[in-house]
Amino acid sequence: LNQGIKERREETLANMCDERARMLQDQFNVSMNHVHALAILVSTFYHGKQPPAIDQKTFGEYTDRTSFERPLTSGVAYALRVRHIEREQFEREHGWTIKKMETEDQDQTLAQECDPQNLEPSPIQDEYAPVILSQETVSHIVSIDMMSGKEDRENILRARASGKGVLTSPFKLLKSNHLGVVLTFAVYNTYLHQDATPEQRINATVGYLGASYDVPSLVEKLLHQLASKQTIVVNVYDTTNISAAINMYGPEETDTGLLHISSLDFGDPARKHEMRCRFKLRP
Ligand code: WA2
Repeated sequence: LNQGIKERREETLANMCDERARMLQDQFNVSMNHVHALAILVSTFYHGKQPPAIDQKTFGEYTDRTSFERPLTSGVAYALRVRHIEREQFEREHGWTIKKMETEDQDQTLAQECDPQNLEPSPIQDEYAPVILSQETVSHIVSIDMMSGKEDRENILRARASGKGVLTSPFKLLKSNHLGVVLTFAVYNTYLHQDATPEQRINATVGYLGASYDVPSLVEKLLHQLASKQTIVVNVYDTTNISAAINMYGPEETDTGLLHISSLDFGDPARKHEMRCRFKLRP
């Protein structure tokens, strides 16, 4: 084939893919910064006042009215760090028990699925992370111990030791049918310096502010704004484990034709992501 035409096609695909990857990355970064700011809001108004100056009603209203600042997120929530010795008093004060997160493989009746009050109490642990404040869109996680879910727990431990925003691997979020990721920031009871040790950070931790990203529906919404859906096929992958990449968005790969890979940086150096683009086959 004509070498010039081939090169132009490659360049067009590369430009379209890079543009989409940059848009997705920028929107993710914007929302990450706002989730970080929410962690500081909770630190200031929940932990910085006695009694707390923010309750569910205020948090719910504020997070709903500022949701435009967090593109791609499906909701934000705050989980409090509760030690086992504090559990009884905590449950008495809130009027509910700390619940265990239901996982996929567990037998789940429709009644349980619909009513969080039917969830099992969390079994005894050293500490818990029950959700006490939530955006209305994720109100189904209130009272659930986020440390009882594998991905959420790993995120919590990594967030509080590092002081950075951290991301989970893709997993099936509660009340969702697709893969998503959770972003977590730890909330500390004191101002910590950049070079604070992990141990200092863990000791100062009072809670966790998290956001969930329903990747397929939110990436779909983003790409929809661009008039390109007839031209290219886009996939988003978690490539942290390069030999077992996880398809987070887009159809099963059909290995035909020209391929362009654009890198994606979602701000957590422990996770790797990329966008893969192909021209659609003409029907
Ligand atoms: N948020 C929404 N849906 C979920 C979920 C989650 N985690 N986990 C599973 N499905 C309050 O890191 C603290 C949010 C966890 C934050």
